[in-house]
Amino acid sequence: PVKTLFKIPRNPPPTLLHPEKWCRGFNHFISQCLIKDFEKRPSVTHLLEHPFIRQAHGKDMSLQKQLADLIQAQEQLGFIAKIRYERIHTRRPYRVDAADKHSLDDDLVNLEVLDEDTIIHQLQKRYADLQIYTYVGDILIALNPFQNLSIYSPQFSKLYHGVKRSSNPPHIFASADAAYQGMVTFSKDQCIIISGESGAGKTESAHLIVQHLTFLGKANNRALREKILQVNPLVEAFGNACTAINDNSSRFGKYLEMMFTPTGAVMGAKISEYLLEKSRVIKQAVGEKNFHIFYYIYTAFGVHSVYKILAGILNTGNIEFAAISSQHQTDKSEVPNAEALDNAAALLSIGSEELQEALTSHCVVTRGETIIRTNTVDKAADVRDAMSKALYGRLFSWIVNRINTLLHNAESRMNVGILDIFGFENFTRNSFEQLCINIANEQIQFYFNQHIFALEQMEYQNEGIDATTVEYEDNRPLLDMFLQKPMGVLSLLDEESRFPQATDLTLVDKFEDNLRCKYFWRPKRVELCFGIQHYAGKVLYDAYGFLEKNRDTLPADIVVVLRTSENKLLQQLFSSPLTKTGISLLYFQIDTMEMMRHPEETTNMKRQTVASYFRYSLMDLLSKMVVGQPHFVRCIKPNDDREALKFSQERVLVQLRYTGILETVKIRQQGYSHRILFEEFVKRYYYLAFKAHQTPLGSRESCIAILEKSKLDNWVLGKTKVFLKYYHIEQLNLFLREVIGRVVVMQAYTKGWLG
Ligand code: AD9
Ligand code: MG
Repeated sequence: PVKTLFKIPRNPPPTLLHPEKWCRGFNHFISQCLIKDFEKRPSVTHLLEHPFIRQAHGKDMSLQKQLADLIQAQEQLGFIAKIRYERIHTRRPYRVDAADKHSLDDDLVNLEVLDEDTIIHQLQKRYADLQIYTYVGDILIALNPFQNLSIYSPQFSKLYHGVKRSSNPPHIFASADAAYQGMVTFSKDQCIIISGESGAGKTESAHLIVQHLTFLGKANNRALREKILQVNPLVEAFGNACTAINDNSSRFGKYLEMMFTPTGAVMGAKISEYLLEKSRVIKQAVGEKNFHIFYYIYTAFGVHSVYKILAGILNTGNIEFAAISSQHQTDKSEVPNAEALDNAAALLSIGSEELQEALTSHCVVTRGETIIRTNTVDKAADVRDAMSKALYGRLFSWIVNRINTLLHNAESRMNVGILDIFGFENFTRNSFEQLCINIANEQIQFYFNQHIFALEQMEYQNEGIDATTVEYEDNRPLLDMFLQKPMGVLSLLDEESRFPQATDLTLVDKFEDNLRCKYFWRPKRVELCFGIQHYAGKVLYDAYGFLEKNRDTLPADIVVVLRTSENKLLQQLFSSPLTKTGISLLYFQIDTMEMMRHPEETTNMKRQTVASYFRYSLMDLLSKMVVGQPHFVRCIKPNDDREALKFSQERVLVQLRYTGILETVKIRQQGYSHRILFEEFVKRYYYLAFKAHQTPLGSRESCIAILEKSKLDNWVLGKTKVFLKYYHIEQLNLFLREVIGRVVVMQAYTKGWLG
């Protein structure tokens, strides 16, 4: 169709080469050339290589040179960027819904009375009507329905595609759509941050977002689409498990990046995984279960080497140890149940004698001499557990890497990242894993606060804008208490882990001596306990096993045996550089990165702990998140009984309080969520008030011209930036798409180039 649409003028009159005259027809020319294979990056070379230009002008280099100059001029004017809109417009026309289904109840910002009672009642009323989603400006609140709702079919995806938010009731698809539109319109990476406590619905929301993004980014490649949709269930089989709170609880943090072409077609995906709760492999709390995959393999056993490793892990768990007392030695152990040992060894394709040896003894190198020492029963059991954890942890990383190898597309220029981590947890007994999970949640809350409150209010000050200050609960001191060096919780834990004589009790003593702040306390009667006042509530931790879990040592003897495996996959898992931790491949990369930055700081012991790995993981995650434009989804759990239609005011109120929803409503009502530099604003929107060939200055006056022409009110200008409400942006983007669509069609007609 492109060929018949476009007739290239064989001998363009000289005047046409003047940029001003050219711009009308030329835009269309370029866009038509590009439409065919727009997925490639538009560049001058690309255009010159294009068959249309070659066909029309042969090897006339002077003309090609002129074309190149013009294209460059056009590029400078930002035309190439604008063609993107036109392309989007052609592919998926924007529908203006005749009936505006907008209801004032949909957005808490519309409330006239702003207090907790009103908000709770509003949410409760909506929940009773199965309206589980509610907006707070551009932020989405999602109440877990605890039942399947028929609002996620492809028909709904269509309904929420490219329309104004107010055209339909609030929906998770609308948030995904906003991220997608933001990405294609401004060629900027986006990041959807889903938060909420355990069981609130983060993982379900993440699935729905992926579903809608796959719908929006319809690739012709159906297989790719299918693969992307399968990623979550696959990774979750290995990374999720049944806990006391949630039957499908995420036991790892997941950042899924969906990759797109500049026109928004899906190209691939990439997963980053954070801090898998490996200890679950060896032990689960009462009423909890191991990772889902162990239950699946019963039906699938025999199918692959992955299953053999999994079965090997299960059998390793059955190996027991008994003490051998002899005249000279009392600290020797042996395996009384040889069957379990043989099974595990056979499944892992290693020698059972070698395995027994590695479990019950270890080598020590002293002054160049290798001495073999025996392990006590307890020590041998620790080695066995460390081996199971390392096997599972490395297998999980391998699976994620495999997925990434299959789906990663290096050519992708843009992506939408979806963050779904383990939610805040408060069990009857909370251990080291809960501490890490809760610190990660603390960090996400901090990120939210920074974006919604701190940065926004700082900008008002800098730009001389008169706006009411909204008070919010800043969790920065808490985060400092965890992360700061050398006196933060993680640093103290690392320090204590370095002393062989230290115990979990000396660790709690150390915390008590050094963490002198209101967020930490130590209950009088229970020695090994300490309490922390998290942003989301008080949690009592049991420090039993903290040091050992943090050290996470994997003896070299075990690695040596596993490397002899005839199972190629197993060999591969342990062929990376040997560390005592054996945490995850990611660890090495981050560690190397950090070592390069602070070579003097990273001593052996310092980097080989879970706490330091965790700290780097958080850093790595944040560095990914901060490059994108954030979108927030706040999941709320309406009751603890996982019952549909049950709304516990008390439970919801607690969550609204600690997530700062009331304050968020205030700042969204009073504030300006979008702050754009004058220059940037003019560059983006000048089409709305100026002619295509005009080059307005990136000044305050040009901004006013655009805003007035667009008939918007309630905006404010600072010293260097335009301050807009979230709905202004939506409106401006819609205008822009309509105008560009019109202009392109008009240009083509003016020149009679449409056949
Ligand atoms: V955790 O921090 O990983 O322990 P999540 O991820 O917040 O937790 P999850 O998404 O797993 O919670 O949701 C818990 C359960 O709530 C799901 O297994 C579903 O049964 C239920 N749920 C959540 N959201 C929806 C929904 N939109 N529709 C139907 C839902 N059911
Ligand atoms: Mg989850």
